Amino acid sequence: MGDDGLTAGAVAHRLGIAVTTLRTWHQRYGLGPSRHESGRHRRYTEEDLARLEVMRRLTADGVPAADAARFATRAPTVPPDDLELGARHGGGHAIALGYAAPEARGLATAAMRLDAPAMRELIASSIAEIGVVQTWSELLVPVLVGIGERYAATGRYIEVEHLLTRCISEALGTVTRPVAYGQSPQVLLACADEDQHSLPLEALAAALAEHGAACRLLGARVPTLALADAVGRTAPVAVVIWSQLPTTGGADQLHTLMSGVRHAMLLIAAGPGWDRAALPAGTATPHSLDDAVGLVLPLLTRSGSGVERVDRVG
Ligand code: B12
Repeated sequence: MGDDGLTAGAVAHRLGIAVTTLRTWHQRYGLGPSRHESGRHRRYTEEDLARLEVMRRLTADGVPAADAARFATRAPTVPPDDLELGARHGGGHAIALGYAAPEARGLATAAMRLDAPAMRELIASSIAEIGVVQTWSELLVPVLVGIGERYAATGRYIEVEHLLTRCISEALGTVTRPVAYGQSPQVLLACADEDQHSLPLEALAAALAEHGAACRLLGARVPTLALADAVGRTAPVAVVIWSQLPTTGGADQLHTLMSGVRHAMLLIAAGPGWDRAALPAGTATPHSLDDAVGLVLPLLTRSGSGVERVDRVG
Protein backbone atom coordinates (compact mmCIF):
# COMPACT_ATOMS: atom_id res chain seq x y z
CA MET A 1 0.00 0.00 0.00
CA GLY A 2 1.34 3.47 -0.80
CA ASP A 3 1.60 6.24 1.78
CA ASP A 4 -1.71 7.67 0.59
CA GLY A 5 -3.77 4.78 1.95
CA LEU A 6 -6.60 3.02 0.13
CA THR A 7 -9.97 4.22 -1.13
CA ALA A 8 -13.18 2.42 -0.13
CA GLY A 9 -13.38 0.82 -3.58
CA ALA A 10 -9.85 -0.53 -3.35
CA VAL A 11 -10.48 -1.95 0.14
CA ALA A 12 -13.69 -3.63 -1.04
CA HIS A 13 -11.79 -5.19 -3.96
CA ARG A 14 -9.03 -6.48 -1.71
CA LEU A 15 -11.39 -8.02 0.80
CA GLY A 16 -13.83 -9.35 -1.77
CA ILE A 17 -16.83 -7.56 -0.28
CA ALA A 18 -19.32 -5.09 -1.70
CA VAL A 19 -18.68 -1.36 -1.15
CA THR A 20 -22.14 -1.14 0.41
CA THR A 21 -21.11 -3.71 3.05
CA LEU A 22 -18.01 -1.64 3.80
CA ARG A 23 -20.16 1.48 4.26
CA THR A 24 -22.53 -0.39 6.57
CA TRP A 25 -19.64 -1.58 8.73
CA HIS A 26 -18.37 1.98 8.89
CA GLN A 27 -21.73 3.52 9.78
CA ARG A 28 -22.96 0.86 12.21
CA TYR A 29 -19.75 -0.30 13.87
CA GLY A 30 -17.23 2.48 13.33
CA LEU A 31 -14.95 0.31 11.22
CA GLY A 32 -14.05 3.16 8.90
CA PRO A 33 -10.96 4.83 7.53
CA SER A 34 -8.80 6.46 10.18
CA ARG A 35 -6.57 8.64 8.00
CA HIS A 36 -8.06 12.06 7.52
CA GLU A 37 -6.87 14.41 4.81
CA SER A 38 -8.61 17.71 4.41
CA GLY A 39 -10.25 18.30 1.06
CA ARG A 40 -10.06 14.60 0.17
CA HIS A 41 -11.99 11.48 0.94
CA ARG A 42 -10.66 9.68 3.97
CA ARG A 43 -8.28 6.82 3.23
CA TYR A 44 -7.93 3.40 4.81
CA THR A 45 -4.59 2.58 6.44
CA GLU A 46 -2.89 -0.82 6.70
CA GLU A 47 -4.30 -1.14 10.26
CA ASP A 48 -7.84 -0.33 9.10
CA LEU A 49 -7.49 -3.01 6.45
CA ALA A 50 -6.30 -5.58 8.99
CA ARG A 51 -9.26 -4.81 11.29
CA LEU A 52 -11.66 -5.16 8.38
CA GLU A 53 -10.06 -8.46 7.40
CA VAL A 54 -10.77 -9.77 10.91
CA MET A 55 -14.37 -8.53 10.57
CA ARG A 56 -14.73 -10.24 7.19
CA ARG A 57 -13.39 -13.53 8.44
CA LEU A 58 -15.54 -13.61 11.59
CA THR A 59 -18.76 -12.71 9.77
CA ALA A 60 -17.94 -15.31 7.10
CA ASP A 61 -17.67 -17.88 9.92
CA GLY A 62 -21.15 -16.95 11.10
CA VAL A 63 -20.30 -14.64 14.03
CA PRO A 64 -23.04 -11.94 14.34
CA ALA A 65 -21.81 -8.66 12.83
CA ALA A 66 -22.05 -6.65 16.08
CA ASP A 67 -19.96 -9.23 18.01
CA ALA A 68 -17.47 -9.51 15.14
CA ALA A 69 -17.11 -5.71 15.06
CA ARG A 70 -16.45 -5.56 18.82
CA PHE A 71 -13.70 -8.12 18.40
CA ALA A 72 -12.29 -6.54 15.24
CA THR A 73 -11.93 -3.11 16.82
CA ARG A 74 -10.02 -4.61 19.78
CA ALA A 75 -7.95 -7.16 17.83
CA PRO A 76 -4.22 -6.64 17.42
CA THR A 77 -3.71 -5.80 13.78
CA VAL A 78 -2.11 -8.40 11.55
CA PRO A 79 -1.38 -7.54 7.92
CA PRO A 80 -4.05 -9.23 5.74
CA ASP A 81 -1.45 -10.92 3.53
CA ASP A 82 -0.15 -12.81 6.57
CA LEU A 83 -3.66 -13.98 7.37
CA GLU A 84 -4.14 -15.23 3.78
CA LEU A 85 -0.84 -17.04 3.92
CA GLY A 86 -1.68 -18.64 7.25
CA ALA A 87 -4.89 -20.02 5.84
CA ARG A 88 -3.13 -21.36 2.79
CA HIS A 89 -0.29 -22.99 4.68
CA GLY A 90 -2.81 -24.68 6.89
CA GLY A 91 -4.67 -25.92 3.82
CA GLY A 92 -7.65 -23.78 4.85
CA HIS A 93 -10.37 -22.17 2.78
CA ALA A 94 -8.26 -20.18 0.34
CA ILE A 95 -7.51 -20.37 -3.36
CA ALA A 96 -3.76 -20.17 -4.03
CA LEU A 97 -3.24 -17.66 -6.83
CA GLY A 98 0.54 -17.25 -7.11
CA TYR A 99 1.19 -13.79 -8.50
CA ALA A 100 -2.13 -12.06 -9.02
CA ALA A 101 -3.64 -8.59 -8.73
CA PRO A 102 -5.24 -7.70 -5.37
CA GLU A 103 -8.59 -7.65 -7.18
CA ALA A 104 -8.15 -11.34 -8.10
CA ARG A 105 -7.44 -12.12 -4.44
CA GLY A 106 -10.63 -10.28 -3.52
CA LEU A 107 -12.62 -12.29 -6.05
CA ALA A 108 -11.09 -15.56 -4.82
CA THR A 109 -12.01 -14.65 -1.26
CA ALA A 110 -15.59 -13.82 -2.24
CA ALA A 111 -15.79 -17.08 -4.22
CA MET A 112 -14.69 -19.16 -1.23
CA ARG A 113 -17.33 -17.38 0.88
CA LEU A 114 -19.93 -18.22 -1.79
CA ASP A 115 -20.74 -14.51 -1.81
CA ALA A 116 -22.49 -14.13 -5.18
CA PRO A 117 -23.44 -10.42 -4.91
CA ALA A 118 -19.83 -9.48 -4.10
CA MET A 119 -18.50 -11.63 -6.97
CA ARG A 120 -20.93 -10.07 -9.43
CA GLU A 121 -20.08 -6.57 -8.28
CA LEU A 122 -16.31 -7.17 -8.45
CA ILE A 123 -16.51 -8.60 -11.97
CA ALA A 124 -18.97 -6.02 -13.30
CA SER A 125 -16.99 -3.08 -11.91
CA SER A 126 -13.80 -4.47 -13.41
CA ILE A 127 -15.45 -4.84 -16.84
CA ALA A 128 -16.70 -1.26 -16.60
CA GLU A 129 -13.25 -0.04 -15.61
CA ILE A 130 -10.80 -2.02 -17.76
CA GLY A 131 -12.96 -3.88 -20.29
CA VAL A 132 -13.66 -7.55 -20.94
CA VAL A 133 -10.26 -8.69 -22.29
CA GLN A 134 -8.24 -7.33 -19.37
CA THR A 135 -10.85 -8.44 -16.83
CA TRP A 136 -10.67 -11.94 -18.29
CA SER A 137 -6.87 -12.19 -18.22
CA GLU A 138 -6.10 -10.31 -14.99
CA LEU A 139 -9.11 -11.03 -12.79
CA LEU A 140 -10.94 -14.14 -14.00
CA VAL A 141 -8.29 -16.49 -15.41
CA PRO A 142 -6.11 -16.48 -12.24
CA VAL A 143 -9.12 -17.34 -10.08
CA LEU A 144 -10.44 -19.99 -12.51
CA VAL A 145 -7.02 -21.64 -12.71
CA GLY A 146 -6.68 -21.40 -8.92
CA ILE A 147 -10.05 -23.03 -8.23
CA GLY A 148 -9.29 -25.69 -10.87
CA GLU A 149 -6.07 -26.56 -9.06
CA ARG A 150 -7.79 -26.57 -5.67
CA TYR A 151 -10.38 -28.99 -7.05
CA ALA A 152 -7.69 -31.21 -8.61
CA ALA A 153 -5.77 -31.32 -5.31
CA THR A 154 -8.72 -31.94 -2.98
CA GLY A 155 -11.67 -33.16 -5.05
CA ARG A 156 -13.63 -30.43 -3.23
CA TYR A 157 -15.01 -26.93 -3.85
CA ILE A 158 -17.24 -27.87 -6.78
CA GLU A 159 -19.87 -25.60 -5.23
CA VAL A 160 -17.38 -22.71 -5.34
CA GLU A 161 -16.53 -23.44 -8.97
CA HIS A 162 -20.21 -23.60 -9.96
CA LEU A 163 -21.21 -20.36 -8.22
CA LEU A 164 -18.14 -18.53 -9.53
CA THR A 165 -18.92 -19.75 -13.04
CA ARG A 166 -22.52 -18.60 -12.69
CA CYS A 167 -21.46 -15.12 -11.52
CA ILE A 168 -18.92 -14.78 -14.35
CA SER A 169 -21.59 -15.76 -16.89
CA GLU A 170 -24.03 -13.27 -15.44
CA ALA A 171 -21.51 -10.42 -15.41
CA LEU A 172 -20.34 -11.13 -18.97
CA GLY A 173 -23.98 -11.29 -20.04
CA THR A 174 -24.57 -7.73 -18.88
CA VAL A 175 -22.21 -6.29 -21.50
CA THR A 176 -24.52 -4.49 -23.91
CA ARG A 177 -25.08 -6.48 -27.10
CA PRO A 178 -25.13 -4.63 -30.42
CA VAL A 179 -28.20 -4.65 -32.60
CA ALA A 180 -27.57 -4.75 -36.35
CA TYR A 181 -30.93 -4.03 -37.89
CA GLY A 182 -31.66 -6.28 -40.85
CA GLN A 183 -28.30 -8.00 -40.53
CA SER A 184 -27.64 -11.44 -39.23
CA PRO A 185 -24.63 -11.93 -36.91
CA GLN A 186 -21.79 -13.35 -38.99
CA VAL A 187 -19.90 -15.16 -36.25
CA LEU A 188 -20.83 -18.45 -34.66
CA LEU A 189 -19.39 -19.63 -31.34
CA ALA A 190 -19.82 -23.18 -30.04
CA CYS A 191 -18.22 -25.63 -27.66
CA ALA A 192 -17.01 -28.90 -29.13
CA ASP A 193 -19.24 -31.93 -28.78
CA GLU A 194 -19.53 -32.94 -25.09
CA ASP A 195 -17.43 -29.99 -23.88
CA GLN A 196 -19.12 -28.02 -21.10
CA HIS A 197 -16.52 -25.26 -20.75
CA SER A 198 -18.45 -22.39 -22.31
CA LEU A 199 -17.01 -19.50 -20.26
CA PRO A 200 -14.17 -18.65 -22.69
CA LEU A 201 -16.72 -18.27 -25.49
CA GLU A 202 -18.95 -16.17 -23.25
CA ALA A 203 -15.92 -13.93 -22.69
CA LEU A 204 -15.33 -13.78 -26.45
CA ALA A 205 -18.98 -12.87 -27.12
CA ALA A 206 -18.77 -10.06 -24.54
CA ALA A 207 -15.43 -8.81 -25.90
CA LEU A 208 -16.82 -8.73 -29.45
CA ALA A 209 -19.88 -6.89 -28.18
CA GLU A 210 -17.62 -4.21 -26.71
CA HIS A 211 -16.40 -3.66 -30.27
CA GLY A 212 -19.99 -3.48 -31.51
CA ALA A 213 -19.80 -6.91 -33.13
CA ALA A 214 -22.71 -9.32 -32.80
CA CYS A 215 -22.39 -13.12 -32.73
CA ARG A 216 -24.41 -16.28 -32.15
CA LEU A 217 -23.27 -18.22 -29.09
CA LEU A 218 -24.56 -21.80 -29.14
CA GLY A 219 -22.97 -22.62 -25.77
CA ALA A 220 -21.87 -25.92 -24.28
CA ARG A 221 -21.82 -29.44 -25.81
CA VAL A 222 -22.79 -28.80 -29.41
CA PRO A 223 -23.00 -32.03 -31.46
CA THR A 224 -21.20 -31.84 -34.81
CA LEU A 225 -24.42 -32.36 -36.76
CA ALA A 226 -26.15 -29.48 -34.96
CA LEU A 227 -23.18 -27.21 -35.57
CA ALA A 228 -23.12 -28.17 -39.25
CA ASP A 229 -26.84 -27.35 -39.50
CA ALA A 230 -26.30 -23.95 -37.85
CA VAL A 231 -23.39 -23.18 -40.20
CA GLY A 232 -25.49 -24.20 -43.21
CA ARG A 233 -28.41 -21.99 -42.15
CA THR A 234 -26.45 -18.87 -41.11
CA ALA A 235 -23.38 -18.94 -43.44
CA PRO A 236 -21.04 -17.27 -40.91
CA VAL A 237 -17.70 -15.73 -41.97
CA ALA A 238 -16.07 -17.23 -38.87
CA VAL A 239 -16.81 -20.13 -36.55
CA VAL A 240 -15.01 -20.44 -33.21
CA ILE A 241 -15.12 -23.88 -31.60
CA TRP A 242 -13.83 -24.33 -28.05
CA SER A 243 -12.34 -27.53 -26.70
CA GLN A 244 -11.01 -27.50 -23.12
CA LEU A 245 -10.29 -31.21 -22.78
CA PRO A 246 -8.29 -33.69 -24.88
CA THR A 247 -11.35 -35.96 -24.80
CA THR A 248 -13.45 -33.37 -26.67
CA GLY A 249 -10.75 -32.10 -29.04
CA GLY A 250 -10.83 -34.76 -31.76
CA ALA A 251 -10.13 -33.11 -35.12
CA ASP A 252 -12.50 -35.50 -36.94
CA GLN A 253 -15.50 -33.31 -35.95
CA LEU A 254 -13.88 -30.32 -37.67
CA HIS A 255 -13.14 -32.33 -40.84
CA THR A 256 -16.78 -33.47 -40.87
CA LEU A 257 -17.97 -29.89 -40.41
CA MET A 258 -15.74 -28.44 -43.13
CA SER A 259 -16.67 -31.14 -45.65
CA GLY A 260 -20.16 -29.62 -45.81
CA VAL A 261 -19.19 -25.93 -45.93
CA ARG A 262 -19.76 -24.27 -49.33
CA HIS A 263 -18.81 -20.64 -48.59
CA ALA A 264 -15.69 -18.75 -47.45
CA MET A 265 -15.42 -19.28 -43.72
CA LEU A 266 -12.56 -19.07 -41.24
CA LEU A 267 -12.51 -22.02 -38.86
CA ILE A 268 -11.00 -21.12 -35.48
CA ALA A 269 -10.13 -23.98 -33.11
CA ALA A 270 -9.63 -22.41 -29.67
CA GLY A 271 -8.77 -23.94 -26.31
CA PRO A 272 -6.13 -26.39 -25.06
CA GLY A 273 -8.07 -29.57 -25.93
CA TRP A 274 -7.48 -29.71 -29.69
CA ASP A 275 -5.24 -32.23 -31.39
CA ARG A 276 -3.50 -29.44 -33.32
CA ALA A 277 -1.47 -31.61 -35.66
CA ALA A 278 -4.66 -33.11 -37.11
CA LEU A 279 -6.72 -29.95 -37.67
CA PRO A 280 -8.04 -29.19 -41.19
CA ALA A 281 -5.68 -27.06 -43.29
CA GLY A 282 -6.22 -23.34 -42.78
CA THR A 283 -7.67 -23.68 -39.27
CA ALA A 284 -6.64 -20.75 -37.06
CA THR A 285 -5.52 -21.49 -33.50
CA PRO A 286 -5.52 -18.37 -31.28
CA HIS A 287 -3.30 -18.11 -28.21
CA SER A 288 -5.48 -15.82 -26.13
CA LEU A 289 -8.82 -14.05 -25.94
CA ASP A 290 -7.25 -10.94 -27.41
CA ASP A 291 -5.84 -13.00 -30.26
CA ALA A 292 -9.27 -14.52 -30.99
CA VAL A 293 -10.89 -11.06 -31.07
CA GLY A 294 -8.13 -9.96 -33.46
CA LEU A 295 -8.85 -12.86 -35.81
CA VAL A 296 -12.58 -12.23 -35.98
CA LEU A 297 -12.91 -8.44 -36.15
CA PRO A 298 -11.13 -7.83 -39.49
CA LEU A 299 -13.40 -10.37 -41.17
CA LEU A 300 -16.47 -8.52 -40.00
CA THR A 301 -15.21 -5.18 -41.23
CA ARG A 302 -14.49 -6.69 -44.65
CA SER A 303 -17.79 -8.48 -44.97
CA GLY A 304 -19.71 -5.43 -43.85
CA SER A 305 -21.52 -7.31 -41.13
CA GLY A 306 -21.62 -6.77 -37.43
CA VAL A 307 -19.11 -4.03 -36.62
CA GLU A 308 -20.84 -1.39 -38.71
CA ARG A 309 -23.77 -2.06 -36.48
CA VAL A 310 -26.26 0.62 -35.98
CA ASP A 311 -27.54 0.82 -32.48
CA ARG A 312 -27.08 -0.46 -29.01
CA VAL A 313 -29.68 -1.83 -26.66
CA GLY A 314 -30.22 0.03 -23.42
C1 B12 B 1 -15.18 -23.71 -14.83
C2 B12 B 1 -14.69 -25.12 -15.06
C3 B12 B 1 -15.64 -26.11 -15.28
C4 B12 B 1 -17.13 -25.82 -15.39
C5 B12 B 1 -17.40 -25.16 -16.77
C6 B12 B 1 -18.57 -24.21 -16.72
C7 B12 B 1 -18.64 -23.30 -17.90
N1 B12 B 1 -19.85 -22.85 -18.18
O1 B12 B 1 -17.65 -22.99 -18.56
C8 B12 B 1 -17.75 -27.24 -15.23
C9 B12 B 1 -18.16 -27.43 -13.79
C10 B12 B 1 -18.96 -27.56 -16.13
C11 B12 B 1 -16.55 -28.14 -15.52
C12 B12 B 1 -16.69 -29.47 -15.79
C13 B12 B 1 -15.60 -30.34 -15.90
N2 B12 B 1 -14.30 -30.04 -15.74
CO1 B12 B 1 -13.64 -28.22 -15.63
N3 B12 B 1 -12.83 -26.60 -15.19
C14 B12 B 1 -13.31 -25.41 -15.06
C15 B12 B 1 -12.16 -24.41 -14.80
C16 B12 B 1 -12.15 -24.07 -13.33
C17 B12 B 1 -12.23 -23.15 -15.65
C18 B12 B 1 -12.42 -23.42 -17.15
C19 B12 B 1 -12.14 -22.21 -17.98
O2 B12 B 1 -12.99 -21.38 -18.24
N4 B12 B 1 -10.89 -22.06 -18.40
C20 B12 B 1 -10.46 -20.92 -19.21
C21 B12 B 1 -8.97 -20.64 -19.02
C22 B12 B 1 -8.72 -20.29 -17.58
O3 B12 B 1 -8.29 -21.77 -19.31
P1 B12 B 1 -7.20 -22.05 -20.46
O4 B12 B 1 -7.64 -23.04 -21.42
O5 B12 B 1 -5.98 -22.35 -19.68
O6 B12 B 1 -7.18 -20.67 -21.27
C23 B12 B 1 -6.10 -20.15 -21.93
C24 B12 B 1 -5.86 -20.60 -23.41
O7 B12 B 1 -6.74 -21.58 -23.82
C25 B12 B 1 -5.84 -19.30 -24.22
N5 B12 B 1 -6.75 -19.12 -25.38
C26 B12 B 1 -6.42 -19.57 -26.61
N6 B12 B 1 -7.37 -19.27 -27.49
C27 B12 B 1 -8.34 -18.61 -26.84
C28 B12 B 1 -9.55 -18.11 -27.32
C29 B12 B 1 -10.46 -17.52 -26.42
C30 B12 B 1 -11.78 -17.01 -26.90
C31 B12 B 1 -10.10 -17.43 -25.05
C32 B12 B 1 -11.05 -16.84 -24.05
C33 B12 B 1 -8.84 -17.93 -24.60
C34 B12 B 1 -7.97 -18.52 -25.50
O8 B12 B 1 -5.99 -18.25 -23.32
C35 B12 B 1 -6.55 -18.73 -22.10
C36 B12 B 1 -6.40 -17.77 -21.02
O9 B12 B 1 -7.47 -16.96 -21.32
C37 B12 B 1 -10.93 -25.26 -15.26
C38 B12 B 1 -9.61 -24.84 -14.66
C39 B12 B 1 -8.67 -24.33 -15.78
N7 B12 B 1 -7.39 -24.28 -15.49
O10 B12 B 1 -9.06 -23.98 -16.86
C40 B12 B 1 -11.41 -26.70 -14.97
C41 B12 B 1 -10.83 -27.84 -15.78
C42 B12 B 1 -10.66 -27.44 -17.24
N8 B12 B 1 -11.86 -28.86 -15.68
C43 B12 B 1 -11.38 -30.06 -15.55
C44 B12 B 1 -12.17 -31.24 -15.44
C45 B12 B 1 -11.41 -32.53 -15.14
C46 B12 B 1 -13.56 -31.19 -15.59
C47 B12 B 1 -14.52 -32.39 -15.54
C48 B12 B 1 -14.05 -33.65 -16.27
C49 B12 B 1 -14.81 -32.65 -14.06
C50 B12 B 1 -15.68 -33.86 -13.79
N9 B12 B 1 -15.06 -34.84 -13.15
O11 B12 B 1 -16.82 -33.89 -14.14
C51 B12 B 1 -15.79 -31.80 -16.19
C52 B12 B 1 -15.80 -32.04 -17.71
C53 B12 B 1 -17.08 -31.68 -18.33
C54 B12 B 1 -16.98 -31.66 -19.84
N10 B12 B 1 -17.22 -32.79 -20.48
O12 B12 B 1 -16.68 -30.65 -20.42
C55 B12 B 1 -9.86 -30.07 -15.56
C56 B12 B 1 -9.30 -30.56 -16.91
C57 B12 B 1 -8.04 -31.38 -16.76
C58 B12 B 1 -7.58 -31.83 -18.12
N11 B12 B 1 -6.68 -31.09 -18.74
O13 B12 B 1 -8.05 -32.82 -18.60
C59 B12 B 1 -9.55 -28.59 -15.21
C60 B12 B 1 -8.22 -28.04 -15.80
C61 B12 B 1 -9.52 -28.50 -13.65
C62 B12 B 1 -8.34 -29.24 -13.06
N12 B12 B 1 -7.25 -28.57 -12.74
O14 B12 B 1 -8.43 -30.42 -12.85
N13 B12 B 1 -15.38 -27.44 -15.43
